[in-house]
Amino acid sequence: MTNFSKLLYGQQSAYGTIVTLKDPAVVEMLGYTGYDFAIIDMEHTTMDFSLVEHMIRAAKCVHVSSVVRTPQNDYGAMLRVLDAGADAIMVPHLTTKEQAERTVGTAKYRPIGFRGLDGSSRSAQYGTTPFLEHIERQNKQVTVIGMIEDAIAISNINEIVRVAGLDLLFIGPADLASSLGYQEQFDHPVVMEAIEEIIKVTRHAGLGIGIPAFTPEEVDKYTRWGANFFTIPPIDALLLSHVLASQLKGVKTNLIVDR
Ligand code: 3PY
Ligand code: MG
Repeated sequence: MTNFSKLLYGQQSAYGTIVTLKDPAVVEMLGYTGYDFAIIDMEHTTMDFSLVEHMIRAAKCVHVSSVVRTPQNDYGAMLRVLDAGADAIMVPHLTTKEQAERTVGTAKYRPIGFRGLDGSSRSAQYGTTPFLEHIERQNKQVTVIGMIEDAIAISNINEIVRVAGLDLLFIGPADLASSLGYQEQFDHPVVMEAIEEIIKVTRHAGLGIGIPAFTPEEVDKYTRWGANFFTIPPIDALLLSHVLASQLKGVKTNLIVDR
């Protein structure tokens, strides 16, 4: 389970993956294999809210932190996943300080923000937690994550990292490379330089900073730059597709050899 407060002070790194396969069993597997968090992805999947609630429930069962990536910076979506009990919300394509402020405001109850109140939600243990205790606990515990994946966000990064209540930034290398004009060239020096800059500025501001990684060597490199929150493999479906392809290739090669 991710201890986000420790993470923010740089005492540990956390590992998870982006879950796109629409089955709570994937989240359970992450827990049983020792992962810290699951990013339940509503941005690029057709997952609906009731499935997301079951994914969050599965995460709780195996002591994995549930991070829900919402389709966009949308008040209604964020409120519903937080009321369903998500530990963290992750907003894609965060580009300005105003958007960051709105995200924090949505995630926190007054006086910090303007999250709508409901004492009977799953996050309030269906009303069994006293209302005020629920409010205080959520304001303390809910983690707010913004994704940095647009060239314009790099220009605004110094303002974004100063928004109170923003806990962690997560880099989207695919969109970032594309937006910088280097589609699919994740290793291009311009893209790498941008990633290093984002990591350093964010870390210097005292926020957690995450990025997808394909290999342990990438984790090492990003750790040296200051990152502390990794999806490895980046996405569950990618891993499954690669393993399927390589298993089939192995069998077909063997069949040819046997003949
Ligand atoms: C990106 O690389 O753009 C992402 O959103 C990673 O999930
Ligand atoms: Mg993206």
